[in-house]
Amino acid sequence: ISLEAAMFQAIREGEFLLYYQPIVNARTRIIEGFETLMRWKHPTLGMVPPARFVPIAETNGLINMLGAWALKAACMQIRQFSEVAKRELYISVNISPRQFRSDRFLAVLDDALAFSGTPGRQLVLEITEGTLMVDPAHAETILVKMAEREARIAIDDFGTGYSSLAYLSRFPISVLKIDRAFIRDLPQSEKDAAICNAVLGLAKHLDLSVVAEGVETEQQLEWLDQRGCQYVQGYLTGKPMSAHVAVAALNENL
Ligand code: G
Ligand code: G
Ligand code: MN
Ligand code: NA
Repeated sequence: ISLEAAMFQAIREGEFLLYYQPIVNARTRIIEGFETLMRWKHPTLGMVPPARFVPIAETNGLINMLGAWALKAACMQIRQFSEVAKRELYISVNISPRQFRSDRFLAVLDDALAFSGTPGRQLVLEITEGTLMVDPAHAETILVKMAEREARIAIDDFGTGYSSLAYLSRFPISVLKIDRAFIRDLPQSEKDAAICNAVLGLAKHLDLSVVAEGVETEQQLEWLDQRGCQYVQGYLTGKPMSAHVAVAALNENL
């Protein structure tokens, strides 16, 4: 049985689940939100990472079904997390290129918000530069409609794609996520330090928030905080975890 056939069955069997990685304030380390990361709990293969199955789902179109499920589950989960924290947290959901281009995308988004009762302002959609650049005119239409719903847009893996900086001022974008490749060798790497400083400067002048991804050491966190990076996400402040563990983390984070 191919991985593709197994995925159809897995959707029916409910083998896909979401993990949640904290996004924290770099200064206070208070949890502001979570990124959802999909997992496949296969009965014999164990946990299958998204790097194995997302590209297949993107090719065969199953990503639309999986993505719709993930968006709804994430919007429902953020209510519980916010109740535990006693404040409004946000949920950040990865949207693949094919999902973003789907005719049904806005309907799927509205359904997730309406079904969960979660306001759009608690939702962040992560897209890559590539997703924007395939069809910038279409992208602009979708982004404007998301802004109407107060859902924010984050550019994921920022700095690694092919894109024009012009889209940052033309489109309603709220967040830049610095790819972990630029964080890994901080603070020693002068080149990566220069890139991070440039992104932070750009974000400041364009009034965008920045999340540094892949922060693993205290030195990286301190370096970023001192240069005005407000938010971090990485193994130092929390690995991807089940909803159950995330609730425990929130209880300890108050
Ligand atoms: O958790 P992990 O490091 O294995 O995730 C690897 C990548 O898989 C992420 O960077 C992300 O691009 C992708 N991914 C994880 N969850 C989802 C999801 O729910 N939807 C989409 N489209 N991609 C996801
Ligand atoms: O592509 P995207 O940025 O959406 O996915 C984030 C990926 O980065 C996830 O697969 C997650 O498991 C991984 N990740 C999160 N924090 C760290 C970290 O501190 N170090 C490393 N190496 N990977 C991380
Ligand atoms: Mn992401
Ligand atoms: Na990323």
